[in-house]
Amino acid sequence: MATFVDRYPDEAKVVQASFAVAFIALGIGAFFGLIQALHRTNILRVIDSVDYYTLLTAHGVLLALVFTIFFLVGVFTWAIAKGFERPLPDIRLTWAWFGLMTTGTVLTAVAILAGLVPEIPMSADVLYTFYAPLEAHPAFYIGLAMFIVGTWMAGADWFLAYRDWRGDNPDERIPLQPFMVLTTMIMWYVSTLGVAVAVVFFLIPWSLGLIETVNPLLTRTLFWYFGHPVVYFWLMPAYLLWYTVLPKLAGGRLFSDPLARVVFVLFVLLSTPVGIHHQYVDPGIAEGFKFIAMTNTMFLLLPSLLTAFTVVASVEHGARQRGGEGYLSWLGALPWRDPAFAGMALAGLMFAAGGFSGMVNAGMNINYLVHNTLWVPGHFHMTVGTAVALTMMAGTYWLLPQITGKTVYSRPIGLFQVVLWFIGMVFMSNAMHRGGLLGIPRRTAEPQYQNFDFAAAVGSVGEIRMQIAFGGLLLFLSVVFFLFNVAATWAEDRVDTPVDDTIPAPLSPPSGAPLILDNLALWTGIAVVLVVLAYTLPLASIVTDSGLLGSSPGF
Ligand code: HAS
Ligand code: HEM
Ligand code: CU
Repeated sequence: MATFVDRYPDEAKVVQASFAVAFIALGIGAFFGLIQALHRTNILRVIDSVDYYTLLTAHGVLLALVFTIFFLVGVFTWAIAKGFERPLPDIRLTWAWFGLMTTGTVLTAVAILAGLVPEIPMSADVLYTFYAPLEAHPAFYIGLAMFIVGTWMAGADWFLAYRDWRGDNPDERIPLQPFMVLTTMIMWYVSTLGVAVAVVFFLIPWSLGLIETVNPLLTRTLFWYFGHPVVYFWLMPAYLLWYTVLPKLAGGRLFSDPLARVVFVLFVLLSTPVGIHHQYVDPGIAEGFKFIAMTNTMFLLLPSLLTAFTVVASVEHGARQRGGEGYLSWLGALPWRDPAFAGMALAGLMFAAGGFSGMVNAGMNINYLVHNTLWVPGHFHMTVGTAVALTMMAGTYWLLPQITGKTVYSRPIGLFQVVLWFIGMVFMSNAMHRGGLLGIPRRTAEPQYQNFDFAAAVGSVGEIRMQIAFGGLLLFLSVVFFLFNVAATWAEDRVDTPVDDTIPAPLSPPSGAPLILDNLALWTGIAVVLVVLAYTLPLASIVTDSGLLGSSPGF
C-alpha cells in the first residue's frame, strides 16, 4: 500500500516542515549545550559569564520548547491523518498554525540572541522558565504567546479532524494514536491557561511599561501550573511512539490497548494539580498546599509505572515472537541493530533512571537537598533530554521514509549515533546527579570548585566536571551525526522502495476498554475540578498577601 507521503502529500509537507524547524533548533541548541558544558567545567571558555546566561536561555528555549514541540506537532499531524485515515479538514488552517508557531519562534530567538550583540538594545536573559522579576524584551514574550496560540490552533485542527471522522463513524472507538493526541491536547489546553494568564496579563504589559510592578510569586506559580504539565506534553509523543511503534519494531504487538487509554486519561487528570512540587522552597506558599502537591505527584507516578509495565511486556512479547527465551535472555533476541528500535529502547531504559531521580525530587524533604543543584539538570537531561529527545531522533529513522518516500541514508550511522547519545548521557547526567549531591549549583557560569587534574582522586569534583564535559562532547557529536544523516536522506532522490508503516493490532483490543474511557468531555470536566481544588486557595492567598501586581520592578 502507498505510504503516508503518497496518501496525504499535503500533510506530509507540514510534517516535514515541522521536523525541519525542530532539527534546526536541535542543532543550534546542542551547540550551545556543548559551550555551557565546557564553560561550567572550566575546560574551555569561549564566552564571558554574562553571555553564559544568554546561551543558557537559548539552550533551554530551543531544545526544551522549540525542538520538542515542533517535533510533537509533526508527529501528531502524522498520527491524526494516519489514524483517522483522512486528510486534515483544511490544510490552510494547518499551514496557518505552522506559520504562527514559526514566526513566534523566530521573534523569541532573535530577542534572546540579540543579547550577544551589545549594539542591539534588546535582551532576554531570563532562562527558559522566564520568571519575574527577571525581565525580557517584549518581543520575547510576544513570540512565546504566538507560539502557544499556534499550538492551540494545531489542537483545534486535530479536534476538527476528529469531528469529521466521528460524523462518519458514530459508533467506533477512537483509534489509539488519535486518542493519544486528543487527550494530550486536552491536558495542554487546561495547563497552558496558567502561562497564558501570566504572559498576557502580567509579563507583556510589564515589559511594555504599561504596569510598573509584578508579583513574582504569582507569576511563578502560574508558570509552574503550566511548567509541570509541559513536561508530559514533551513526553507524550515519546509515549505514543513507545506504545504504538516500539512493540512493532520489537517484532510483536502492543500488550493492551485499554491500559494505554487508562494511562493517557490519568495524565489528563493528574498532570496539572502538581505544579507546586517545583516550589517546595518558595516562601509564601503554605506547607499544606505543598504537601497536597507532593501527594498528587506520587499518584502521578502511576501512569508512568503502568507504561513501564505495558511497554516492557509488549517488547518482551516481540522478543519471544522472534524466538527469545528465558527470564532475561530474550533481551538478546531484540533487533538491536535497528537504529529506531535501539534508540527508543535505550531512551526508555534511561527514562527508568530519570523517573527515579524524579521521585527523589518529588519528596518534599529530600527536595531540599537537591533543589537548585546540578542534580536537577541531571534529572531532566535523562527525561526530556533523553527519553524524549532520543526517542524523537530514533523515531525519525522510522518516520522519515514515510513522510518523504526516501530510505534512511545510513542505518549504521543511525545506530552509532543513538548509542553515542546514550553513552554521552550516561557520563553527563550521572555526573550531574553526583555533582548535585555534593552541592554544585545549577544555572551558574562560575561554580568555583576544583579543576580536573590527573592526580585528583576518583570521586573528586574535578573528576565529576571532567565527566560532564566529556559526556557533553559525545552528545554534541551524536547530534552532528544525526543531522548529517537526516540531511543526507532528505537530499536523496526518491526511489520507490516499499515502506512498512503498518501497526499491528494490540493483543488486548480496544473492544475490551470500557466505553467511558473515550468520553473526553467527562475527563476534561474532572481535570478542571481537580485544578480548581488544587489551585484556588494557594492563588487566593498569594494575591491577598501581596496583591495582583505585587511590588517588584524588573531586573
Ligand atoms: Fe521532572 C524538575 C518530579 C518526570 C522534566 N523535571 C524537572 C525539570 C524538568 C523536568 C525540565 O517533584 C526542571 C525544571 C526547572 O528548570 O526547574 N519529574 C518528576 C516526577 C516525574 C518527572 C515525579 N520530569 C519528568 C519528565 C520530564 C521532566 C517526564 C520531561 C520530559 N521533576 C520533578 C520535580 C522537579 C522536577 C519534583 C523539581 C525539582 C526541583 O527541586 O527543582 C515522574 O513523571 C517520573 C515517572 C517515571 C517513571 C519511570 C517509568 C519507566 C518507564 C520506562 C519503560 C521502559 C522502556 C524500555 C520503554 C516512574 C516508562 C523498554 C525496552 C526494553 C529493552 C525492555
Ligand atoms: C541545561 C548541556 C542537550 C535541555 C544544561 C546545562 C548543561 C547542558 C551543561 C546546565 C547549565 C547550568 O545549569 O548552568 C547539554 C548538552 C547537550 C544538552 C551538552 C547535548 C548536546 C539538551 C537537550 C535538552 C536540554 C536535548 C532538551 C530537549 C536543557 C534545559 C536546561 C539545560 C531545559 C536548563 C536551562 C536552565 O536552567 O535554564 N544543558 N544539554 N539539553 N538543558 Fe541541556
Ligand atoms: Cu514537575
